[in-house]
Amino acid sequence: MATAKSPWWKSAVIYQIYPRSFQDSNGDGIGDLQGITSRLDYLADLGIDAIWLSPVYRSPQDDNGYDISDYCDIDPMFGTLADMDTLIGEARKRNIRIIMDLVLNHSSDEHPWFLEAKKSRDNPFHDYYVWRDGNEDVPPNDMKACFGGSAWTWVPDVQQYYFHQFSVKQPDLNWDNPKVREEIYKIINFWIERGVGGFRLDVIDQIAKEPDLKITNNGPMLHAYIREMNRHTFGGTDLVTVGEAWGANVDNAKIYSDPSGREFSMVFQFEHIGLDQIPGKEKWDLEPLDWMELKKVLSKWQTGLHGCGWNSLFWNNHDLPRIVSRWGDDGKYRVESAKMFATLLHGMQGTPYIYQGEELGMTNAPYDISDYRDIETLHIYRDRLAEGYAEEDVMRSIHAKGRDNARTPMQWDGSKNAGFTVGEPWLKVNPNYLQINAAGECNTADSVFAYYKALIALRKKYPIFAEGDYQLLMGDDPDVFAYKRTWKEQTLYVICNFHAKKLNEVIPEEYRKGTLLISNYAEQGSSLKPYEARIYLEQRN
Ligand code: TEU
Ligand code: CA
Repeated sequence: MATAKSPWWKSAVIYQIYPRSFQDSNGDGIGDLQGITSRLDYLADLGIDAIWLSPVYRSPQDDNGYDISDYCDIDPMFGTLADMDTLIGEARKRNIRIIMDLVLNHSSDEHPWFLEAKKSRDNPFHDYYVWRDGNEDVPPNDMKACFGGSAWTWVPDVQQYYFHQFSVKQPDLNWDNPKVREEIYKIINFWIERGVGGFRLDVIDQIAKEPDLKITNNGPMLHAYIREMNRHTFGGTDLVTVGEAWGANVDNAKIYSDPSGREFSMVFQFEHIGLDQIPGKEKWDLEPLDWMELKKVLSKWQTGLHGCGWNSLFWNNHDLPRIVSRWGDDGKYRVESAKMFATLLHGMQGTPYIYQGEELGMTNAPYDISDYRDIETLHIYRDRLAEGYAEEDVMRSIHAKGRDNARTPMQWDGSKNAGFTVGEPWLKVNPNYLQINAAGECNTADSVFAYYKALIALRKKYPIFAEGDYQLLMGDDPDVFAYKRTWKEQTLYVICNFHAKKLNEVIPEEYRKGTLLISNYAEQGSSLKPYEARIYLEQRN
């Protein structure tokens, strides 16, 4: 419910589209803007308020568009600026806003700025990037790039290294240069004028890096730069802004998402996402999820930001494996577990994000190494084999965590290539599309899709979902994740069994005396069936 005090995005649900995998319109096997426009009715039916569009700017596609060579144009692979205007306009007709994904920490090495910058040290664009002296054999330090190798790459023409936190084709921009910041503000204002509804800011906590001190995220100038950007661009508008921050904690998230509006609407942080890896190691170093930790971490963020910040709620995005495969059951209890995770998340305070296909209960991809396309996966495969890891261990990690799990084409129907393309898809369609697809789910009352639609409708109907406070219930119970939300004369009880076993313990009657708003089972007993989830609303007086 949008009031002066409560901006629209506090009761909104945001749907993320990974454009190359959503809908192809011209048979080249790659999703595009016209494809997205053709599917807007599906999204309107689901009931979402905004689309976060992963990057569609001009790009050599080294990292699927997270390497931008022109921030103010659309890559021909996705369409044209006119197609973008059409998408924005058609979405607006359905009350859907378009959120652009801004990748401002780095550009492509094929961006004209970098092409100039690497020509000579006195080129006016040289200082747009981060350079250090050294000699060809000895990089300035031992920092590593996210997608393999050193974070420093030597350029003979200038006899210097440039810094890149991601791939060698993603040189870091130098935010300490005021001209760079000015250029960035122009880009943001260009998109604001085109009518977008907001921005997702890629790895925003890494812009103020200090490579000499080996600082990547949370650099000393970070919040000063964000505030300056805010003042010169979206500050004071009703745009939604979400900063991606792997280095966020509750304390700095309060700064990012302070209701005064000096920085962002909310922060997208990953503390819960890291709970199934060996602490201090990489995501590939697998460890079973500790459910008690998950309860603790999610609860800490719920209470930590209540009234003084705002949470993004998500299980999935284009970098993460599918939640049903990851922590649920993508076999026998696929539908039940998909709905349970949805309930757990959509009952919380914050803005829920749905990643394309999540609303269908799409699963991880059963691929061979030759099927993968993601730069990160290809690097880790090569690097770990070189380091002596066993191939089957590396493949186990890739199956569990590889980013292409989330990037397989959207499963629209049971026709060839799941209705995604009439051509050859850029990434193989998951063979389970005959069982899992939108056409099969849209008109089926007990589908995962219908369930997501119902959850979204509940958030619209009852302000308590956006406004209520949070209290963990049954905190010591190893199987049940239950919490209550309180607002005015109402209390919501959200009760979930996150395991495949039927539970014996009785759920206190007090929690289930209200009206049942939603459940993934037709009948409710005094205990919980496998992956059972329920939400009750109690109305006092
Ligand atoms: O992701 C940031 C990021 O740190 C991830 O690459 C993460 O490290 C990885 O997926 C998990 O191991 C953002 C984008 O979401 C991602 O797609 C880009 O590749 C990355 O930035 C660089 O722009
Ligand atoms: Ca296409």
